[in-house]
Parts: sequence; C-alpha cells; structure tokens
Amino acid sequence: MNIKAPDANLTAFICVFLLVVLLAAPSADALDLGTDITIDDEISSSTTGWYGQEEDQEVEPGCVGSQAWDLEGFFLKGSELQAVGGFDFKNGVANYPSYTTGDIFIDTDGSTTSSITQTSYGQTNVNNNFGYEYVIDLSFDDYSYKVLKLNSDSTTVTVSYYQNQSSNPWKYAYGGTEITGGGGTFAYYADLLDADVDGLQGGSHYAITGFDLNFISGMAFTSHLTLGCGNDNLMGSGTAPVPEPATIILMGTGLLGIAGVGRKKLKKSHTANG
Ligand SMILES: [Ca+2]
Ligand SMILES: [Ca+2]
Ligand SMILES: [Ca+2]
Ligand SMILES: [Ca+2]
Repeated sequence: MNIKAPDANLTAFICVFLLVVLLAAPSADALDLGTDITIDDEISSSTTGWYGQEEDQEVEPGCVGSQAWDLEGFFLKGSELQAVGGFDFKNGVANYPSYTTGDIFIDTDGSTTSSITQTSYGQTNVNNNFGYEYVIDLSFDDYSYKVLKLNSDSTTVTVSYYQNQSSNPWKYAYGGTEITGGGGTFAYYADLLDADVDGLQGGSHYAITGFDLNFISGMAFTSHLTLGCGNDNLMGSGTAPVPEPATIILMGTGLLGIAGVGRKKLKKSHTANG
C-alpha cells in the first residue's frame, strides 16, 4: 500500500465530514415546526374525506374541498405559535381577493362560541361576542403583528357566508387594548412540500410562524384562524410555557462560581498542608 493513501483517505474523509456538517447545519430560515396542537374538527358531517374529522385534507361541511382552501394545523414551538395551510396565507386564492387570511384569536378562559345570528351574506362588523380574550392582529404589508386584549366593546368581522358562521370570527376590526411589547414580526413560508410540514398532505403548503405567546405565559389557550369566506375553520389548543426566569439562571451561575472558587481554595490549602 502506498504510504500516501491514508492521507488521501483522511482528506477525503474530512471533505465528506465537512459536507455532512454543512448539509446538516440548519439554515437560518428553514421551517422548524413545534408540537402539533390542532383540535380535530368537531362539526364534521362524516369521519373521513374533505368533510371529515381530521383538520388536514378537510374543510367545513358543504365548502369547496381542495388543498388551496385547506387550513391544516396549529403548532407550538416553545412560546411560538405557528400555522400551516394549503391555503396561501399571503396571496389567497386567485379570483377570490376578499377571502383573505383572518386574524388569530386566542381564548384563555375555556369559553368560546362561533355562532351568532347572521342571516345574510357579507363580512359584517359585529360586537366581540365570540368569547375570545385576545387577538393577534396580522399585517402582511410588513409581516408585523400586534396583540390586543379584547373587551365587550371590541368589534370583529364575520366570514362572508352566513352558512359558515361556525367559522366565526374572521378578523379584528377595532377596540380593545393593545398589549405593550406584545407584538413583533412574523415569518411567511411559501411552496413547502409535505415533508417540510411534518407529513401534512396535499403537496403544496404555506406557513406563518413567529407569534410569541408570552403575553399569556403559563396559561392554557385555544387558538382560532379562518378565511374571509369561512371555508375552513382551524382550531388549536395548548399551554403557553412560562419563560425561564433569567435572574434565577444568573443567580445560579453566580452560586456555582462561588462554589468553584471555594473548592479551588480548599484544594490549595489541602496541598499546602499535605
Ligand atoms: Ca392538506
Ligand atoms: Ca382543514
Ligand atoms: Ca373566552
Ligand atoms: Ca376545519
């Protein structure tokens, strides 16, 4: 065997190793979904198919069943709320410009209702009587969001079709109190594959991520999102984690440091005595 062979092998090994490391390193903007917190559809007219009980490959009874209208899941990664759909959250569906993504409503006391007395078509302003305590108010102009505490005087907008009122509410209109420091920016992902979204089906997916739930830290919540037509209703349920208290971590580090110094001193004195 040639004496240089091991070097060549080593070089090849290092090259392959570096390549693997580079490929394995998560790129900064790769989608990383958390735990699926989607609530199975509760008003299904059948157990499977487009009007079935799963949220993926499902729309509300009687609505157009296709991937383009499918809201698929809520995910929770730490305190970050994420939503995935076959529906394009930013651009919607061609020729249906008014059926845009709604705002994300949050319930924290376990009481919500989607039903109101809506007997005519149209996205209508109504009093906030759906039982949601907060709304994450989205703007796709600059991918920013605000968080507002809703009250009985706040106004929300219904979905277009009164037959779809079980999908209400659609959007936040006005009223309530903005939570200082509660908002931020979110990320929008397009053209995702089934494998990118933990095996949700349909071939083409979109995601919106980065909604920080620290404004309800430690609280159980229900999340809600729909479209301007109410074609699909997406619900999720989870508990927002309590953030790690930074002061306690710092204190702990300080104590460890003191303990370390103490041990060193002790060792030294032992050595001196020995
Ligand atoms: Ca789907
Ligand atoms: Ca769905
Ligand atoms: Ca409530
Ligand atoms: Ca649904």
